[in-house]
Amino acid sequence: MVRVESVRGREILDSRGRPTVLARVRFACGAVGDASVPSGASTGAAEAHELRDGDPSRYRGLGCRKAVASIDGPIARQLVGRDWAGQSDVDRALIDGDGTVEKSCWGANAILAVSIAFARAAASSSGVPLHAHLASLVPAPRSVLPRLTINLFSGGKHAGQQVAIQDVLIVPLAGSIDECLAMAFDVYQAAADLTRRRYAARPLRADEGGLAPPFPSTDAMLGDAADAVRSAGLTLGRDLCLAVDVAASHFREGGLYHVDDDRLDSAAMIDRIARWTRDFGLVSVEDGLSESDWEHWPELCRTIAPAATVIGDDLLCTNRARVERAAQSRAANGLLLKVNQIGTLTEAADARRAAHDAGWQITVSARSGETEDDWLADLAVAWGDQIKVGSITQSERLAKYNRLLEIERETRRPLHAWPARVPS
Ligand code: 2PG
Ligand code: MG
Repeated sequence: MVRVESVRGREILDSRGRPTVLARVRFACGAVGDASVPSGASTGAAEAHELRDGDPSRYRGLGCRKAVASIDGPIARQLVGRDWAGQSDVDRALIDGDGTVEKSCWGANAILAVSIAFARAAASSSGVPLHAHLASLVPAPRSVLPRLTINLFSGGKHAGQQVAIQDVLIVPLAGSIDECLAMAFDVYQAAADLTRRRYAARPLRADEGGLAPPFPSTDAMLGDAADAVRSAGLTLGRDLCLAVDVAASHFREGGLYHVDDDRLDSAAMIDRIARWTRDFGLVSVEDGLSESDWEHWPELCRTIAPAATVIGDDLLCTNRARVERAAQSRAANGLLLKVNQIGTLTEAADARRAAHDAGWQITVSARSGETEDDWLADLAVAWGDQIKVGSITQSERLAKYNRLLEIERETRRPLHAWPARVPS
């Protein structure tokens, strides 16, 4: 049992300069945990409610004073001065106290900040690293480190929609996080050179630090990524693979997917993804179809899995019921796990358990709006097969990579074997 002595919130700014929430939980034993929460741009319709002030005269309505007031007021009243058995106990009190399905009363941002700050304080009071404490919260925690999936090129909502798909990611196949990051650096620099040469453009960065030149087409975006890998002196399929987050919910209108100049129905979209998977050796495809196109996801899965993992992000929203539905209909075989989509660690662990039971891959993911907090790295080490943080630029991303380097040094664990290396 631990006694909570105080719970406080405050407003801080995220990587896009927008307000978000930080919570501090203090136990009577003196242990303290801080946590700040991220925020998405390409959000799923089924995500938990991010409470914003809505006052247009301040941060265009994006202020988080109401969420902070939830932490300092009703959440503190619920938790302070009582003894708690553990994470699920506290999360249950937060869920019940809010009382709404989407956490719109206290705000999922307020609730999540407290949920993670509680976990940090608990890790500190037990004298274990956060990843070890988070591992104790789930069945089948991971004993290998998560494989890095790193944003190289950005499009979609993260880059002013200059091209439909949101991310082209690189997946270095080296045997340590240290070596994978060095490889990613070489490819990123080669991609920056290519951006200057091919587009006469400065290598400007999108929300997650990915490069975002004015690609003439989606195929050009993928082709440029393959070229950058080659110019870095590396071989696709042997040293490194490509993956995509299509984020298709955000360019489907009237039942048609708007890709370049084409208007594709679901079957044609699946054909397009199958071709990209073949031509560029994609090892995973996230949100290849829209969150409302449930009926076609099984066909996408039949077409490209197991060569490529079919990951659900907007489709699943880290929601156990949605993961179970997808597992039952064989709509996906990978979960993108973002705790702020659901609002507490315990509910995210439930979604993870459903994905794990279905034999899926689990990618623990950051959001496009992030903070310099690094808890995501610990969460990915404990719960994930892959981690998706964005690019290898910008301190809110690098905080997570640097924490992974630290964990690698301390634990000397090997990296997850996915995807298998093609024998040379
Ligand atoms: C995604 C995420 C992170 P956002 O779609 O996977 O890349 O984007 O946080 O904007 O939802
Ligand atoms: Mg996504």
